[in-house]
Amino acid sequence: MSALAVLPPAAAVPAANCTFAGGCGDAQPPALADEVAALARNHPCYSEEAHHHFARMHVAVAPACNIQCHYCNRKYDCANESRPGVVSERLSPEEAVRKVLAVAAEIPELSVVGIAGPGDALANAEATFATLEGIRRAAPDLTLCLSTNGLALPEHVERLAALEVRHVTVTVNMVDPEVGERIYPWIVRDGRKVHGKEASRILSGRQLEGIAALRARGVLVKVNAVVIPGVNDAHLPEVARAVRAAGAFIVNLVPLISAPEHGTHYGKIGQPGPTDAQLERLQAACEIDARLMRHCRQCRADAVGRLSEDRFATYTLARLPPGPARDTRELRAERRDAVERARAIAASEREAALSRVAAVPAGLSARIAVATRGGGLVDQHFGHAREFLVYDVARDGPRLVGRRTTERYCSGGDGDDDALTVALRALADCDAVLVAKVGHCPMGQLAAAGIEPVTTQAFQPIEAAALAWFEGFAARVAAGEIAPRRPAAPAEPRAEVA
Ligand code: CLF
Ligand code: SF4
Repeated sequence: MSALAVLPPAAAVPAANCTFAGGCGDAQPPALADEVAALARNHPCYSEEAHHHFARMHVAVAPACNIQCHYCNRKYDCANESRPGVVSERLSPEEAVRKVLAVAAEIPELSVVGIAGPGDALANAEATFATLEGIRRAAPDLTLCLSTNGLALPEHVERLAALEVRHVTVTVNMVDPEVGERIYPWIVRDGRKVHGKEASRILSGRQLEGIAALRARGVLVKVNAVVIPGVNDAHLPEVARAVRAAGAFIVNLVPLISAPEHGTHYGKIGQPGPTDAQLERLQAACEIDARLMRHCRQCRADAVGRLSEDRFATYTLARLPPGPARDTRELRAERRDAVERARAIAASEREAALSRVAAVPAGLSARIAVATRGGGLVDQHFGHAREFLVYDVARDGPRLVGRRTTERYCSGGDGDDDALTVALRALADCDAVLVAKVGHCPMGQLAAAGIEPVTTQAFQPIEAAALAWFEGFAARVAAGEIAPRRPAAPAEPRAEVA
């Protein structure tokens, strides 16, 4: 298996106690080599574009953990909650394989099965590997994925590579033990509980060692970093440099989820998560050194479905059909072919739309929100959306900024004024919202708030739709009919998989 040619040399890996890894001064993420692009192409977390088309599922076979994070309490389980560590049902490896086959038989867009807790995948190594091996045998076309805090990673790299696990996420919240001791009260290493800076020094060293070893074996490493304002936010650009130097492919800045009822240390002391604006500024700072993921949904350890949906409650063990599931590999292959056809159409429409805005001044950009049910189309009713994808659009194309969660405005034909207020607040910095349909009342309120409701792009591919709207927007700006709210163009071109 070849190493990943596009990533920086592993020799740049910092020492375990190093707080800064230099040597990555180029401002742009490098272009993707074919092998890397192929690995990311159908993985909904590693490719923003793929998340419109493909689903993932997690199997909750890993209850134990070998460290304590101040943001974690795995005892709390709420069916309405979506956050890592939360799970309704723990599975044995055999149950996990049975569940994967049953889900795969009903969701042909399933491309990835991951182990993401509810504890740490590699602190439960026997259950984790038994599960991975079982899935590999039963459904070899599914991509295996794993998420870990990294403490036990170095000793498991060979076994992961042998199983052809090519996607591993490591949560790295610091490379400086001074910062780390405010996040991790303790770790357990070699049967011994270690506290304070020493715990974070060991953890950071093991994480960077594990990332470099994975990268050397051709594994794509994603780093999740929890953004904890006032604790590690100012430090995260340094983390991005260090993990990229170690060979990480992409960095995902994950907003802290913290509430008193979660029973976590941060919840109890009232530690807030970042605002949308804080997160965006931090992403811009980290993007200088790392390719960033912006479409994470912070999913549960038993999540099922596309990232924008969660069907975990439909697929509990009790609800699985009895008997062995049928082999549905062919259905998944057909779905992949259908996605390729949709991609070809979207790409050609995007190119045509790009050529129509080529003469727009480089400095002009706009921010739009899009309501989508998946499939990469503008195809959701404003009143049905629980989230909007937000893009900055300029003449070189749309670029995902992130997502904004709202509440469903329309239920049973009635509009909920409180939900509309939430949506207007969430979209306040947008020039337009592209939807399949919108009711009369919200249309007026959006317009009054300076957010143009747009239905003319209904059922079009998102990127072509965004550019088509932008073409008209630029013409109105040029004619002096409107003034742009966002004078500067996006700083970077898209860093997404082609
Ligand atoms: Fe799961 Fe993680 Fe694999 Fe994805 S999730 S183990 S890489 S298959 Fe994805 Fe969920 Fe965000 Fe994780 S949206 S929390 S990044
Ligand atoms: Fe919880 Fe994961 Fe931290 Fe372990 S590594 S304490 S499971 S958040």
